[in-house]
Formats: sequence, C-alpha cells, structure tokens
Amino acid sequence: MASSLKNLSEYTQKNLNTNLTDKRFGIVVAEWNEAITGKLMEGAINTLKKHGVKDNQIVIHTVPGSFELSLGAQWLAQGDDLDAVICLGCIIQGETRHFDFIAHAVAQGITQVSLKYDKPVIFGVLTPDNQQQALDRAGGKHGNKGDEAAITAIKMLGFWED
Ligand code: RBF
Repeated sequence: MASSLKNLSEYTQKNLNTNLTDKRFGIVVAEWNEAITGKLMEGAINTLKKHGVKDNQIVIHTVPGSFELSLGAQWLAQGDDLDAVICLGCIIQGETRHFDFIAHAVAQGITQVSLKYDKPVIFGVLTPDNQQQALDRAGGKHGNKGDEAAITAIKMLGFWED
C-alpha cells in the first residue's frame, strides 16, 4: 500500500517487520565528498542494525566517485548472496556541467542495475547546491538520507506492513 510519508526519516518503527535475519545488504559508497558520504553510510548502517541486521549481513564497497556507483552496484548485485544494494554519494553543484552529467549517469546506471538484476538498488545520492545543503541532509536539520536509503531497501524487500 502506498505510504503518505514524504520523509522516510519520519517512519515509525512499528511499520517495519524486523525479521531480516536472512537478508543481506550491499552498500556502495563514493569517496568523493567523503565528509558527507561517510555520514550517509553511518546512517544507513545504523538504521539497518536498528532493524536487526548484523555486521555479517552487510557488505561495504567503496568507489572513487558517484559516477562509479553504478558499476560498484553491479558488482554487488550480480551475485546471489545480496538481496538489496544501497548506493550512497554526494554530487555538489559546481561551476561546470559535470554535475548534470554525473547525476544523470548515476541515476540511469542505478536504475539499469536494479532492473537487470531484479533487485532493489537504492538511489541514496545527494545532489545539493552546496556543502551546507549536503550537511543538512547527512545528519543535519533535514535528517540523514542514508537512514532513508536503508529504510527504502527494507521496504522494497517487502517488510513494510502498513
Ligand atoms: N563525484 C562525486 O561523487 N561528487 C561530485 O561532486 C563530483 N564532482 C566532480 C567534478 C568534476 C569536475 C569531476 C571531473 C569529477 C567529479 N566527481 C564527483 C567524480 C566523478 O564521480 C568520477 O569519480 C570521476 O569523473 C571519474 O570517473
């Protein structure tokens, strides 16, 4: 059923079945803007753990930048051992058009990997105008989009019960 939530950080834990003991999650995280992506990763891991996922159910893979997230996701998604992959990156609007090319490519790439392997591959990529907007969404006043990416992965695995 559709959720009326606009911000997944505001989900209530009672909506989630926490029986995730047999599920395994991949996290691909971009090193570019590491101060932000590290916080996104922290949020995603904490949220998975809050729902009973153990360290040995999480595989973490780093890639240099957001552009490489798609291939990193493919490497993780193509095996049978992971049920969902969470991609985390931060592309900050700069003075050149790189922002548009990278953001578009990674959105397309992640979609393709998800459809090709028939698995949730979650788009946890921030596209802020500046560093402050990024911080606001990486544990700041707008929550942590890493948390939301983890909740999205759990929901897509069919554990949402509202
Ligand atoms: N990667 C990011 O994850 N976030 C960025 O904001 C970002 N900005 C970039 C700006 C320029 C001018 C270039 C050349 C690369 C940037 N990258 C960024 C890295 C990109 O995702 C990728 O790692 C490199 O282009 C190598 O394929």
